[in-house]
Amino acid sequence: MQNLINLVDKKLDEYMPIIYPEDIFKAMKYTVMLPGKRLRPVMCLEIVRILKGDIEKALPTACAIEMLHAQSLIHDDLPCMDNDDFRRGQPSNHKVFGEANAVLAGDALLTFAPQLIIEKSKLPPEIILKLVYEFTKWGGAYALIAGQVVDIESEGGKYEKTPEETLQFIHANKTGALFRLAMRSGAIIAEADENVLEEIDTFAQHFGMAFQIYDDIMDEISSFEELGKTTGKDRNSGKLTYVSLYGLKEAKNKFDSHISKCCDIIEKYDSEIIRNIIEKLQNRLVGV
Ligand code: GRG
Repeated sequence: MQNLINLVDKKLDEYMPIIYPEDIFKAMKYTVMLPGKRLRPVMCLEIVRILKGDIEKALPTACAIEMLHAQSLIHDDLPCMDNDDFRRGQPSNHKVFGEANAVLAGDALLTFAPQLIIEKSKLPPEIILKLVYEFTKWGGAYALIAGQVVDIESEGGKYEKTPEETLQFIHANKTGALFRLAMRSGAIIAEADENVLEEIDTFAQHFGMAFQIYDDIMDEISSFEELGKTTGKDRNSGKLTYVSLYGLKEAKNKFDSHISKCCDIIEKYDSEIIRNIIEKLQNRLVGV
């Protein structure tokens, strides 16, 4: 896993030279280069590897997905959204570069990322077209942004659907969408057949749900030092989460159930990296 992370870090650095006007490139690079877990690019590259694709050709897409993720973090931290002063253990983007540059850095990452896929991927044009389609679909209005909108609305206790349906919608879109993008892109780069793509997509949906439930539980039980961001915020803001809706125990049961569906799928493929990621999450929740 560390090899893949190093590869992604090296490429992210290389793809974003700091040129005139430096402020925007520094702001873009700041959040991207902070030490995130790099789960989405690693998942993308690992799917390419297990499906016998070319990892080198997948690097622009893996990095583009991390840029999209960083954009969502920068904008989510803004005072008009989740208003968080810390991210990845450091002051949030707007705390360092100001709100205008943080908004622009997010915008710039969002548009630079597909440019990168088109410019740098040494892949057939029809594969690049599919990758850019997936990128805009999962990062856009009908997925990631829809999840964020309902998340914000739900903080005011405003739901059009039941709390259970609302929460499912938020998690599937806000968190699940980027894991689906990452893993589907890996399968597309490896030119997997439709059945394999669907199976990987099902894995990604369960993983996304499990990961967001994990994040909800960690907000409740963990510390700033461990997470690198303010904890206990969900409870204090009365946010709709798996923990607030179902309680810790039931949230953990739901996490287990999604993880077990992930394990059923991934055991067919030989991926020590994905097994390790799952085990890390499971081990951290022992005793909950
Ligand atoms: C602003 C369009 C827009 C969307 C924002 C993704 C998102 C929606 C907000 C980010 C905040 C958040 C809690 C998202 C849920 C997904 C999640 C748990 C993100 C954190 O992912 P990690 O733990 O972060 O993989 P690192 O820093 O390790 O990459």
